[in-house]
Amino acid sequence: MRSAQQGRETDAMNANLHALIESHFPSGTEQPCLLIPNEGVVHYDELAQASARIANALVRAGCVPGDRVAVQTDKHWQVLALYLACLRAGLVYLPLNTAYQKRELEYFFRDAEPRVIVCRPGSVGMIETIGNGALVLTVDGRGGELWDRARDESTTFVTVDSKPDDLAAILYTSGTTGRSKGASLTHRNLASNALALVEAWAFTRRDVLLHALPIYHVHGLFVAVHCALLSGARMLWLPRFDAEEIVDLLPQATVMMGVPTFYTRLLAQPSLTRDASRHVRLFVSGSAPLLPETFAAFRERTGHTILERYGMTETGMITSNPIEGVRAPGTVGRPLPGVNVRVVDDAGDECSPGTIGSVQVRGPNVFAGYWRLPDKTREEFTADGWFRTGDVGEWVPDGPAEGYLRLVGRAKDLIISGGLNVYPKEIEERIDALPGVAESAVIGVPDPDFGEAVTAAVVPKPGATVDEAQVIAALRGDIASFKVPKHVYAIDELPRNAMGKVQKNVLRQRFARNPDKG
Ligand code: MCA
Ligand code: AMP
Repeated sequence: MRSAQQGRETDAMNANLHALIESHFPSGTEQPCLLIPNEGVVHYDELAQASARIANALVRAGCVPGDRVAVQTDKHWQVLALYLACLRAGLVYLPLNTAYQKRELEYFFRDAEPRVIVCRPGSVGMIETIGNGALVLTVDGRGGELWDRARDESTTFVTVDSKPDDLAAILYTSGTTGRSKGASLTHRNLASNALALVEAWAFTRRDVLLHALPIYHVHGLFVAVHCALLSGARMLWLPRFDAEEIVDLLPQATVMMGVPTFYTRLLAQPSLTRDASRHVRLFVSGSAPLLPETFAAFRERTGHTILERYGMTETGMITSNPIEGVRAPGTVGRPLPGVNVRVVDDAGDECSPGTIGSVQVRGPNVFAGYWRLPDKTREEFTADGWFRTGDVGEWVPDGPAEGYLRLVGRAKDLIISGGLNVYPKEIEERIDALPGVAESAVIGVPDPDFGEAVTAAVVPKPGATVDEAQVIAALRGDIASFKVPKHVYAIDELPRNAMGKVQKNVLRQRFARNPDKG
């Protein structure tokens, strides 16, 4: 139990995540932080100074704590400095997938009302038309307009005093209704999860993290970056995932994090060997289920046992297989320190091990709610304060993985493609709006590369025909490319049950087994 004195000290501390991060920056700050192939090295002090300059520039531009800064850019190191600048200035960082198209962005900007939007030079014109008067700045390989404003600013900035529940970031996740919701993440959420991961995965300053994930989602931005920054480690900073390049760089790395597609693509490289991965101490997989076949093939080829963990945008990381001890394929391990997980039946009672139920989470990692959607937020929590993940699982009842969580499916209608979530409803609405379409159903079918491939079954209107290429062409430019179906099948009618509900499992079986049978 903490004493009243300790309590006052804790409450008085600055809960800003940046205060925690900077307290872990290596002393004698000329330590390398980012190793960027073909570009050079960014040291910790350089990163800290760049983030101070950007923070000063944002404040000079009129930003005040709580303002949103939306960011849709490529993975330049200055964008990491921008993220840190937002934290330390008390601004709310809002990263956006570079695949999002105008219609999607328009919604995010209307909903979040950012004061500043940082984007790629090529999208300025479009973004200015939908930015609702936000200041639009570019970032490119040399720093862009953002850096032009920041260059001459002071290299010091006093981190804003934040309360634990102040917002640090908003990350949009789509939902079963087809409408995206902004998950509001606080400084407490991000800090608690980061500390739990550094401990769980034994990060130290000696680590070199191979960072090939995008930095607009929780996995690449929070999980990977925070583990490295909170341990003073280095990151091999790659603009994107390229399997051949990764294998070439592996000998320099000690940790790699990726989605399952990374691992299947690495396995397709003959150059992936035990020797190539001899310095790596940890391979982490998450964001989507890692197939036991991939787990086994990777172990066979490299001698490494991938550590699988489970998380969500709304909660950060929830469970993890252990750093020491059994890492069991098909399971996601035990709850992280400080995180509570329960599996419950329809009545809300805890299931005994081996019985499948709904996975719920509680803890300092669980988000503050959906941005400006109090009713939606209430729906996603139980009366006693647990967050409903929408995932279905069980506690492993016995054997070496006893007590580990095993996910068996999802109650939510969700497809995960290459680690990216696609909600069928959103795609169905776009397809149904196309001429000649009566109705549609979108499903995920097993795919060797993406895990699941977005697939559409479309019923044409009487007398109309539906052509796969036309549907795909019509959706491109309208929605992010990873959401566009890889296959479109015309069918006479959608299978429905007695209640009139579309039987997506029937469609999944039909198109997974015999995709040519339209
Ligand atoms: C790209 N394409 C995709 C995907 N990515 N299609 C379906 N699913 C995808 N994930 C399409 C593009 O639209 C394009 O289509 C073609 O593939 C090539 O594009 P390119 O950009 O070259 O793709 P890539 O570089 O091969 O990208 C695949 C990838 C990438 C490396 C797997 O998607 C990726 O980095 N995924 C990681 C996402 C991630 O960070 N998830 C974490 C979310 P066309 O040629 O037809 O135009 S956070 C989360 O889930 C929680 C919190 C958690 O637990 O971590
Ligand atoms: P997101 O909304 O992008 O944060 O995705 C969160 C969802 O990804 C979770 O609710 C799970 O359905 C899924 N997920 C994340 N990690 C894993 C994993 N290791 N195994 C299975 N599903 C996962």
